[in-house]
Amino acid sequence: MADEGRLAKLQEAFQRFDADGSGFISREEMREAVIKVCEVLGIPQEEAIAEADAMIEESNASGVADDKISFEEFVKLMDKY
Ligand SMILES: [Ca+2]
Repeated sequence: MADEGRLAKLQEAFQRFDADGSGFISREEMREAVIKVCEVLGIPQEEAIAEADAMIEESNASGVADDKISFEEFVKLMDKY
């Protein structure tokens, strides 16, 4: 279960991913964020895009199928990692 410290960290990460502050992470925002992380790790951009898309598909399947990630869906996703 997520405790308060973990929730605060997830909130911070979520806000960083949500570049336009809309309250949702769009497919484009997720791709850009994952591409940046993968660049640092030396992972090819195609793999980063595939990974970002997989997270969007996962949030579509487990939450609302709106092609974007709410904070609630984000917490659920991160619980798996
Ligand atoms: Ca957004």
